[in-house]
Amino acid sequence: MENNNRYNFKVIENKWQKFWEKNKSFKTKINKEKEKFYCLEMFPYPSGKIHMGHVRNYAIGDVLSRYKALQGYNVLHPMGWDSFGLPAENAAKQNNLDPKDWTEKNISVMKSQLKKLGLSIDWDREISTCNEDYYKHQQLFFLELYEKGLVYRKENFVNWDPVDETVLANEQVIDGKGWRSGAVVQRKKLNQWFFNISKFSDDLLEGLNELTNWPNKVKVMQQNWIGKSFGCELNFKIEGDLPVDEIKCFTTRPDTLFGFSFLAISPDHPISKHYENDPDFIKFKDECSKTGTTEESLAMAEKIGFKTNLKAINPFEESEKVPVYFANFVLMDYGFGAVFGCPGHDQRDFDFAKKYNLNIKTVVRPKDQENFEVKTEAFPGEGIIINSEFLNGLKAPDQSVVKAIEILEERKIGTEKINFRLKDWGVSRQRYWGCPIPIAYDEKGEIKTIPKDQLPVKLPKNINLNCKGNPLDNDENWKNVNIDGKKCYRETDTLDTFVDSSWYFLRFCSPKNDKYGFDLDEINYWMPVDQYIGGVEHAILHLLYSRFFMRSLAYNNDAFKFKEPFEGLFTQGMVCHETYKDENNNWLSPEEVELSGKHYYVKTNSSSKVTVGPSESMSKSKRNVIDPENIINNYGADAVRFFILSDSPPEKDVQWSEQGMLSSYKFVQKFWGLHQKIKNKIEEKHNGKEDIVLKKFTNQLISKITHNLNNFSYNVIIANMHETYNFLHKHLETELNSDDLSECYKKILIIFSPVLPHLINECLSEMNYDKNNSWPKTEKKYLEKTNVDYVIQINGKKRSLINAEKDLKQELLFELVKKDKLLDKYLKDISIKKIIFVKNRLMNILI
Ligand code: ANZ
Repeated sequence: MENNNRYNFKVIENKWQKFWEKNKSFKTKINKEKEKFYCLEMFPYPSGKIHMGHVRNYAIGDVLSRYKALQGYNVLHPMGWDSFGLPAENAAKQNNLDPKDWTEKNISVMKSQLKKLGLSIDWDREISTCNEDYYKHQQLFFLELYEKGLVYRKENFVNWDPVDETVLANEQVIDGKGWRSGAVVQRKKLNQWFFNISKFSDDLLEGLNELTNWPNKVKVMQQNWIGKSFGCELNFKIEGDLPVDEIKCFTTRPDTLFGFSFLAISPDHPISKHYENDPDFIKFKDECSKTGTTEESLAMAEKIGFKTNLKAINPFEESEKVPVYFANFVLMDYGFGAVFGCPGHDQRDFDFAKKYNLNIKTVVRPKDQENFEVKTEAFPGEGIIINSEFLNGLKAPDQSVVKAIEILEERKIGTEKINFRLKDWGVSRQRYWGCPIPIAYDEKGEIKTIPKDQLPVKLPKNINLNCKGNPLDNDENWKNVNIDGKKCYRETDTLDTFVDSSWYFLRFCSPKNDKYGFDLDEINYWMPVDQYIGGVEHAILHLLYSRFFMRSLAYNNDAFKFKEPFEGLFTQGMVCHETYKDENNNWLSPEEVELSGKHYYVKTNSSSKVTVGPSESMSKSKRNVIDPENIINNYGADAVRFFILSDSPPEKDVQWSEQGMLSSYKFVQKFWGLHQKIKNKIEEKHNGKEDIVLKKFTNQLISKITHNLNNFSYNVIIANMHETYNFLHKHLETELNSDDLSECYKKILIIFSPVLPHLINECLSEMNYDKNNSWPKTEKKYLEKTNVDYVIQINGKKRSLINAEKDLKQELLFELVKKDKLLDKYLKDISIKKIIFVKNRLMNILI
């Protein structure tokens, strides 16, 4: 009998997915009396098919959404596609396709894959950023921001990716290379459109304080990115054969002025125009343009300089005159594009001084070294000022900077100044597959906005993508436009796709609103997003841009009341897998590898040995990817969801293992077997006495799972589910009361349903429990408080104390250990030799 009753996930998952779709089960129901819960996962780029990172991200969000719905919230859980961007254009180029066709095909594949995961998504709200009915609103926002003075055009040095032939934002340059192409980034001057994000620097920084449901690390990253510096601006008098009297610098260390030994200006500093015909200078500038414009790439590049005939006078010691250099490490768009060089206390200046034989003077010493002198490297640390007349003896930098500014202000040489690193957001991309910028130029080159009633500016179809540069620029037909009877040319840049994702969460609130990007009533109800879930790789760009976009909409607009888009943020960890290489150092995919005895071999040629590398986040380049589609087909969506949530806390990396996947599959099967037994026991109408043990267990379970859901301890929930299975399995052998069993089992099923929606819905429906279910409440009398303190030792030393319920099993306590921040540093990347566990008292982990 049990054998016939194998759980056929294919049939049952399919049945439920069809049922949900037909009944529009997840269509957002708006009853404004009820509280709302807006749950959003970062929307995917439709690259072709979903990957394990998506599975993890959406499984986490789905568990939360289903839980909140059972708790009685109006849940908004939408999905869309971040569908503009380079890969579509590149793929279309290679295969002679239309980017739109390529994108739409991918969307349809990925949508069907997501549906197979059994996600509780309201597909009626689906959006795609490459659709005209999305980007036309974006164009209107662009014009509104332009009217508010938050968008402007200027000539600027940009990071130029010579392979993708496009401009990159600073954030898209990693180690001096393009984030997609990997090509070394160059500097180039172009006319660009900018969003004035720096206007909100202070507000964006201050706003972080209110985001109490954001991970601290993300806030710190944003803080550093915005980079507020306290210092002063300084005017240096200049002597020499050019009509230059003064150079202004920004410095955070005016207290080191007595160590001033050269003045460095950016190769793009206005003074450079005096040298534009000097062949040596031209050569030098060429050399400089080989490094990108980001601070990172400048910091890494070798320091080079070009000496001018100018001398700068030290304002504190007028007799001292130092040379002025152009230097590649000085950025034009930070401060004033000029730095006073103090080699003793700044490493870049030190490197530069060594190279050009410049004076190195020590003006700060460490507290505990009387006769200190800078020799082999700069000393940027805290200390005491020396060799600096009236500053001597002051604590550097705290006292000395304030004092130096005071004196400079008194003598009218400088003024206190706060500087931000955050630069305006260059949004122009010289690409076809993006949102057209709704701007044109008349024959004099004057900017003309496209009249609002002529929006959207649609992308032309059937365009030649295989030309050099921007295809739109080559489409004469499309470029010509008539505005107010005047012949004009369209702007051919398109918008950075980060613009598309800076407001999509607003669109989901009223995705079909034709008049405007959102309906104010709707966003007033739904916004802000209660829980946003996604990868930490978006900690800076996407999240900062979205925060800016909200501020820009709210700017001079009292009707728009939001500044922060995401009230809660959760960043999930990566999905990792071992890496494999063959004898020729080529990456191998897990399918190409087999284990025989203790060694791994290449499957097709089983004498060829395989080297197993560390587990790393799944990536196509290392070929350590597992295709979710295969896994879902083999094991079912529930088992995949169960596995991906099981092993580690969701914020940490999870190791993919075939074995783990298999055991999750077995759990699903086992539970189905148990379900049949419970069903029989209930039908048999046992009438033993009140089942206090079961009621206690159930109530405590509800309380634990609720707690674990609220804390994103999803891995602990999986452990709770195993524990429940074991408990019930044994409990069925005791004297039963069918009514109590039925009542408790129903509650258990409901609290399991967010994780295993197909299986549990099948169980609920078999028991006729499937009407109007809601999250069960606990009864106090069954919840005796039974917490104890567990001492956690590492190699015998006490490292943490965990307060948790009594009688915790070793595995469950260990799950809590993995989440304990105090223990993080001991347990990271180590192997555990042994665990000693003393019930209700202690766990000693030997590493
Ligand atoms: C002299 C000095 C002496 C500096 C010293 C530092 C240490 P943060 O803190 O990041 O704001 N700087 C100013 N403008 C620059 C530019 N356009 N390109 C490159 N560097 C620039 O950094 C401020 C410091 O960065 C400033 O303080 C200046 O060097 C440099 F012992 O002035 B400092």
